[in-house]
Amino acid sequence: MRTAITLCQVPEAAAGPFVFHQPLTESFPLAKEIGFDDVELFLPGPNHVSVSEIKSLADKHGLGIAAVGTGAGMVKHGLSLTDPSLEKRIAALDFIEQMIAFGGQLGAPAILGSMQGKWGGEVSKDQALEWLADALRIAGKTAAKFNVPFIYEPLNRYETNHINRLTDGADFIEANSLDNIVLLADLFHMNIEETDLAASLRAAGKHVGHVHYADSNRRAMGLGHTNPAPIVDALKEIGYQGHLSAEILPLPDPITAAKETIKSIRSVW
Ligand code: LER
Ligand code: MN
Repeated sequence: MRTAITLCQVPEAAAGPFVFHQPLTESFPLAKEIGFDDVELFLPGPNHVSVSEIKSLADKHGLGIAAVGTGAGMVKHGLSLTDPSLEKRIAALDFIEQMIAFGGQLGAPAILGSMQGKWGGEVSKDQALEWLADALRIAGKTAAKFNVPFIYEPLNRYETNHINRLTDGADFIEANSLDNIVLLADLFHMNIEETDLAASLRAAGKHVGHVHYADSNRRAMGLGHTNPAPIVDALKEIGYQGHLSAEILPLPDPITAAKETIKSIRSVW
């Protein structure tokens, strides 16, 4: 297991669940100082900052890149893989492929969260899920060229109506024979959708590839009412070796949120 913290450079996501929003030259050293192994990047796109700049920041501060988010494709450009417009779906997949290549060069997988979109209106559920499976098939292949997986994130019902629970994500991967796709277990979304978080992690088992380590209220673990001990036990039992990444609200302030995360992980893992 490795620890990670989210660094956001997207002004449109200023109120989102990301801990540090300052320039990367400031947030990298902060992440290191507080005790994180790695950072998870939420960037406006693949050309905001060069791969070599990120590499030199990572090397300078002794941090790795845990993952890169693609959500800016939605919050900044309004792109979704299940948009009724073919043109927009193509642009969405292109954005994701570029983010896969960006992260891939850093040894980091890309994450599909909000860019999966929603079905409704002129798009049926079956149609949307077919487009989603097609896109994941392509993304998995592209990611494989960089020797990283592609991460698919079930979101809570208020953010998508595709797949809300981890085991439905695992079933979707298996039913569509998707290769090189892993699931993101975001404990905040799971708190809303799952009956028993630990049981769902055990059931999804080998498909779990990344964890957003958040409490019930999306604050740092320890500042809500989730009990992390059985969750960590389940992760250990399934042989989880990925990240516990703090994709959380920077409350009561970013430094406290970051420190509480490290404190929680050290006490339970
Ligand atoms: C992204 O990782 C996520 O969890 C979403 O809630 C962002 O919209
Ligand atoms: Mn998440």
